[in-house]
Amino acid sequence: MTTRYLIPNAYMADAAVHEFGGRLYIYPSHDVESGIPENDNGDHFDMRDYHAFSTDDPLTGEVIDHGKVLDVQDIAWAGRQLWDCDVAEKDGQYYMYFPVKDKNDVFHIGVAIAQQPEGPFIPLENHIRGSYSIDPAIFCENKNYYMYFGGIWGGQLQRYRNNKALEKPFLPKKNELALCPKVARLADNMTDFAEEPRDLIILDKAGKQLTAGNRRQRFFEASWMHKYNGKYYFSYSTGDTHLLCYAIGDNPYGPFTYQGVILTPVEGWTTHHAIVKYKRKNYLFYHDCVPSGGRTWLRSLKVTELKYRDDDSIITIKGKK
Ligand code: FUB
Repeated sequence: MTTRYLIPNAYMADAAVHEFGGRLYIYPSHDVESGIPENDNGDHFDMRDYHAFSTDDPLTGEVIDHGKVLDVQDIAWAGRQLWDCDVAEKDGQYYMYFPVKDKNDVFHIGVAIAQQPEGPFIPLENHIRGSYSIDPAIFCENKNYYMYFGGIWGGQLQRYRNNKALEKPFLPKKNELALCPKVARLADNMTDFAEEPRDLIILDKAGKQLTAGNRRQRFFEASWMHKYNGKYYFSYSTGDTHLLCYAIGDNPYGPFTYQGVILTPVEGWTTHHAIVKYKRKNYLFYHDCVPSGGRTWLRSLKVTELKYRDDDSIITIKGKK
């Protein structure tokens, strides 16, 4: 199957991809050589800006770099680490949702607005009220916009319970329920939550909620939502077991039932993706660290075709040759 490195001359990761006006727009994290030693907190991912890219054929077409669309220095409330973002369109305006640590080193999710998909995106003065953790992904249906988010370890999800900050972070033990990703509908203004974020429940095939010890299936980070044949596919990374998996539900809030692996481990610690249908084909955008010689903080964006079986299950893709 054809696989392509989309942006061979720069380190880009965590693709968010959408079709706007007939073109595919790609909004990745922009990896840099930070010089910060690798640790479980992800301090080595010290990204400072985003670029936007577009193409009319992800496997063979020209990929245009529209240049820098947002810089951490222009975000009034930001401290460091611009991680995985996403972009949504509403009424001709484009809203970028980005996680960045504030000046106290706490992740929140901010919004920046543009008049066209290629930016530039102008950040709002403050982050979304009540937002926390990382990896926002937006799914739109019937004019409702849902944000999926969260990430454990360096993504700080374990610092919250019922949307309130805990005094001490809490990572469940092996036999306790795994931490859940979050979902919240956005308000009409696109810059607030319309509701308190809810837990997105993932069940195993026996109908039991996943436990923290089930490290090959439980959620870690990198939420994405897409629809196929009327079903809702929530996909995510299992982090320290390095798998991209998916779970299926019958509405945007779930519950979702775990189905299987989309992508086996790639070269590099993180795995992260976007799934998009474009011109009648389905694509998986992801990243690996082959071009940087395995330096896990310098990732390169890839794309390949994603295929389904007749029963709507996803055919697993190999992350390494
Ligand atoms: O790029 C920084 C972080 O690494 C992302 O937010 C995670 O999903 C992982 O890919």
